[in-house]
Amino acid sequence: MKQFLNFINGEFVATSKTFENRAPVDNSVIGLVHEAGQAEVDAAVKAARAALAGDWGQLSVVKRVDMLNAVADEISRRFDEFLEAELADTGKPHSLASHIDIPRGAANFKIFADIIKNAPTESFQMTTPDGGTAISYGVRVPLGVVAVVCPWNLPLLLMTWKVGPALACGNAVIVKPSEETPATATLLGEVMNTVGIPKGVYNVVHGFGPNSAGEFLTRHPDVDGITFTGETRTGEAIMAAAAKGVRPVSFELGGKNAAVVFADADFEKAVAGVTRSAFENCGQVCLGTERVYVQRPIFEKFVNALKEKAEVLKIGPSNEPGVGLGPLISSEHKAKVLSYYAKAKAEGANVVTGGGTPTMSGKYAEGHFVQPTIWTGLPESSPIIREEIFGPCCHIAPFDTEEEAVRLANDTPYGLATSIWTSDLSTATRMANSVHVGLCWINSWFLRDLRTPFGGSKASGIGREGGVHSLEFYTDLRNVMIKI
Ligand code: NAD
Ligand code: 6OD
Repeated sequence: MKQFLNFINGEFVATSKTFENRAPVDNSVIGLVHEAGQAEVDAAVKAARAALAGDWGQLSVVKRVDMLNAVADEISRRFDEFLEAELADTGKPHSLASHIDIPRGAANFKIFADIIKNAPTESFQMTTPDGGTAISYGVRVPLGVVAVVCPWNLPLLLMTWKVGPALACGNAVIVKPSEETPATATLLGEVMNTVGIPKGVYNVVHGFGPNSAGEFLTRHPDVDGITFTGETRTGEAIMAAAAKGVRPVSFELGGKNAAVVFADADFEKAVAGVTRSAFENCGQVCLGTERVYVQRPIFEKFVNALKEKAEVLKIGPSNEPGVGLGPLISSEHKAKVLSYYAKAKAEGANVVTGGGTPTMSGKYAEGHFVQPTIWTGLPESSPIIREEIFGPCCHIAPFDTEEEAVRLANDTPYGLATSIWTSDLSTATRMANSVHVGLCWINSWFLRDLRTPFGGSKASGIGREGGVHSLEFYTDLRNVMIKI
């Protein structure tokens, strides 16, 4: 049986307490995960602190950059192993993980290696009260020991999105992968050793949240900062833990994202874009669209077109050719998504398509598959429209005016992403100025430039990561003033 061990101070560490890692496609056991207790978390934090005081802390930026590029190259060299591990843990389509998850795992190290090499700091010259001169300049120093707490939907991509900049800035990290997806974070430990990243710079502790590795790590007094991606509710618990010692947090949280389709949009492109944003990764993308607002003249046509797209999505396991929709991550998550499917019916939704589970053959009947689902006809107050479901589903409602579209899009406690579909540039830019989100896509969705700020407003997050913005969290900015 495969064993997923903790990675502490450059060594793989077993514990006496294990839990099963199951495959979402058929619920079979992939292996046993070794849960870290307080002792392992203490050891990981100690190793990270020692790394900062030792070789890693002394390394020049140029050498760090070389090492990060080597990490990226080694991920690319072991592409197939990372891909296989990610597919087993998540069940997502091969086409998706091979085009997005694994390449981004490598790119996240390269981009921040480039950014740290070129990042400037500010400098001012001033006249002092005695008529002399003083020059001040900024110096960025590492934040220190950083806890990286990760979700399961894009395990390698989201973890390296934080580990890349953290290491580029000279920090040491302790990663707590999701209990659902322990594989790629563990595999990355091998990569770190191969390329000679000093011991203790990259650590992995496995386990759950409350009363397990997640809580032990985020409560640890010798952790200097916490970067977290996951549910807003979990963010609240982590923020409470971080309050002790007034430690900084960077949060990428949940969403209830809108797509707004104007009547003048390129119809085919809008339908294709919303199909992706509602159903990609089986709807398990924080940026995904669960609320679609379509201008009335094209409402019926759009609903029918999206229904057609949903109904031709091939549901199945990762490696089956043509599959566009994999399973949900776990039986618990399937139960949650299906509870919303039932609630929608109970609330009187018009079920345009889906609403249940597909018939799967053989061992896949045990997998966590659900149908892509579209509803219309619910009031905006419905939990289907207010709460994040995180499944392959969306509600479509008509709107008449731009003002109404803005009001509907903004009527949510969340503020992560919106996609606007229109061929009028003025409409597009007015909408972009009016929606209260961290990320606004025009005629596109999940199109990424890693130099740009990424993050959410309102209940969707705190702070921005990406490009130089990542330096705001992963470094402490010190001002030095020289009296000449
Ligand atoms: P989750 O919050 O349940 O878990 C995320 C991580 O937090 C896991 O590693 C978990 O073990 C850990 N955790 C849970 N409770 C904890 C606690 N009390 N203390 C410390 N750690 C704890 O999220 P999930 O179900 O893994 O992921 C799905 C959620 O993530 C969705 O809400 C989605 O929108 C969000 N998400 C947001 C972004 C973004 O960029 N904004 C990206 C991906 C996912
Ligand atoms: O592309 C990224 O950098 C990123 N953080 C994506 C998040 C996706 C959420 O599920």
